[in-house]
Amino acid sequence: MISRDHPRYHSLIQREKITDAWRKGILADSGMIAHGRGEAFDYLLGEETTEPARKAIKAAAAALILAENPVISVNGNTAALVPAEVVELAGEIGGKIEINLFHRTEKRVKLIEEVLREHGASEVLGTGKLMHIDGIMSPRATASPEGIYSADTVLVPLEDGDRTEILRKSGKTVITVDLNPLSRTSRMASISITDNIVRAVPALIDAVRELRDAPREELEGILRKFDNTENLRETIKLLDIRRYNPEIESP
Ligand code: PTJ
Repeated sequence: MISRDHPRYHSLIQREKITDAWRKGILADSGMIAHGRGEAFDYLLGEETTEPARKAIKAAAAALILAENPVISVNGNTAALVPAEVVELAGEIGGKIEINLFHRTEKRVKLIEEVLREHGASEVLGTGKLMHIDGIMSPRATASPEGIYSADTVLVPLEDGDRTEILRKSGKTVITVDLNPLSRTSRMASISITDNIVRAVPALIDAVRELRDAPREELEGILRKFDNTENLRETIKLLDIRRYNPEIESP
């Protein structure tokens, strides 16, 4: 039992969810390593939603509302940390949920499907036969025919760079959540939200609710104004290695 007074309470709760999910077989082994890398970036960014992340969340909400066929991709880490929030967001945007794994095994797909259904998902794609996007015969190019394959906009949290590139090349709007602003995924995406998924998805739900009734031109204007490269540049400026120990001189 982790005490709420512990200074690292939120971080410890996430670790507990991640290790639980690993024990149950939901998380890939390297999901723990990925979480550790994310944690390090989160630490350097102050463990809060930064101003550039807020802008990216607003742009992502506009893109999801404007989308005709939005799909949320779920992997092991997402299922471990925000299963209920993913189901809620899909409901808000009228979107589909697809399990799409880097380290795919039928057992993990089944376990993640169970988690999503326990949290209220009525339809979960990616559990059956997959197709190859644009005929690219790479395991990174697979997608469900009714889901990511035919989507115009995809939210792909904690994604691999190759896959993000394939999705972009196929003409889709790609939204990622990735705490590493230097990653290829962050650079390749149409909109990168550099924030912890545990904060980003709830903030995205709020932003969708706020913007849902906005005129189409306003939503298109938000998207036009958003510049992913500039947003990442602003985020990188915020990375501060002295954040928790300001008396240490930076080099
Ligand atoms: O469940 P699978 O089989 O699909 O595998 C999922 C992982 C995450 C293991 C796989 O996609 C992978 O290896 O990803 P990478 O290449 O390690 O990238 C994960 C990215 O997510 C890294 O840049 C991390 O900084 C970032 N990250 C980790 N935890 C979080 C995060 N970003 C946002 N929120 C987090 N909680």
